[in-house]
Amino acid sequence: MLDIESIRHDFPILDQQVNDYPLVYLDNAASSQKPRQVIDAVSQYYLEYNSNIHRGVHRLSQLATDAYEGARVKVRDFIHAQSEQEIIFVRGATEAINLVAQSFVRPMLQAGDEILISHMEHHANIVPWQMLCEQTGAILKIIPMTDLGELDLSSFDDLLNDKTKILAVGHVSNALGTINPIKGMIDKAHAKSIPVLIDGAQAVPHMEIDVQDLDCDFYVFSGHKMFAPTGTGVLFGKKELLEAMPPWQGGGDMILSVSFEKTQYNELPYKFEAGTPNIAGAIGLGVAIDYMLSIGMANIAAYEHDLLVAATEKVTAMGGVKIIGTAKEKASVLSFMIDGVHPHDVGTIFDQQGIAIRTGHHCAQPVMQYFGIPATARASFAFYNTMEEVDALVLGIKKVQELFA
Ligand code: C6P
Repeated sequence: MLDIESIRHDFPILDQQVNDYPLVYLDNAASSQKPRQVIDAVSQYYLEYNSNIHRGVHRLSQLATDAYEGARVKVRDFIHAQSEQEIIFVRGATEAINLVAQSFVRPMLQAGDEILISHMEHHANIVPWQMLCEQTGAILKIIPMTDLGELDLSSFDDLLNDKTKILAVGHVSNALGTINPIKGMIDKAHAKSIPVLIDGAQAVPHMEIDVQDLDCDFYVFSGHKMFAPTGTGVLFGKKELLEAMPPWQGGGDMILSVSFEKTQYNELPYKFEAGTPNIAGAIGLGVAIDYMLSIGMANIAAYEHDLLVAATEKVTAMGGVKIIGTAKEKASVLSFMIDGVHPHDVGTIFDQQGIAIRTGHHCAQPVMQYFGIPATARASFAFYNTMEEVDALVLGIKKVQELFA
């Protein structure tokens, strides 16, 4: 059992009134709140040792470098990577996918080659590949989806063929909550020597990730969805792949030496971290990891599962509400439609009751196209949410139904 009261005490932002109601924050898939420990670590950096890293011999720079590199080690351990050289700090999942597309995949692509993604990807795992296809004449292939919002893997073996240069698939769908069976998919891709990128943006905040056990080649995620500052994120890549990849951006920190004739690139991971990074953000990310580990990833997963099951049962029992995304394995996300009401109206009426959800296409427009809807209302849970907030969600839906009756 989690001590939710004491956990919520660490998130001062949750303790406020919105439109004269206590805030019910159910928009965690868009961005989660930050515990006081993370906020304090960021402000401590600025108050006490703000300085650039890897450059100065002076005390503050050394402190900043140690804290930044310490955060990298925490990320390494958190996702069970083999080496901190496999951990590249980036701005978020989006930047990480673009990096892999341009640095890893682009050099090996020829016209007619294929990139395999799924129907339920976030735009961040669609558009970079489409851009790559435009640049090279490669072809984007799509793993289909079922009405439950699960991947339809009946054609998966055929979709993985000798033209496939990468499989890029989400671990957890942000629009549906589906947990995809990525381990089996990775194994199948590897059996055909196809490298795999996993978009873990919606998985890392909710479950333990072991990149060695998964054996994925790349795993990407964003800090701001896992209780860390915005503008932070991670690209995990297998060392031998990262070693072979050219740098993506040029500038400071990614070089060993520069002359007008030739630049010698720095070693991993710095080769991919051009320019001054988000130092405070990375330090905050490390503290967010400490925080999640202090609760325990298994505890987080179990508790959030209970919240999701309770919410799903209560909403299903209501009538006049349709849940979009009813996969067997789900995490955190409850997307729904209330009969006769546009999701944006749902979001507005919820806000009047202090309930924050996201409405729209959730940057997953192909999912909306599949279900023939413009948008959904989406509640998404974190470990600081409560069963009372699940009830508030249900009451919110009732209120909408009364208003539109
Ligand atoms: N999804 C949501 O409300 P960035 O913006 O780089 O931090 O994350 C992009 C991203 C990539 N993959 C998945 C599965 C995601 O869910 C997201 C971000 C947010 O669902 C904002 S659109």
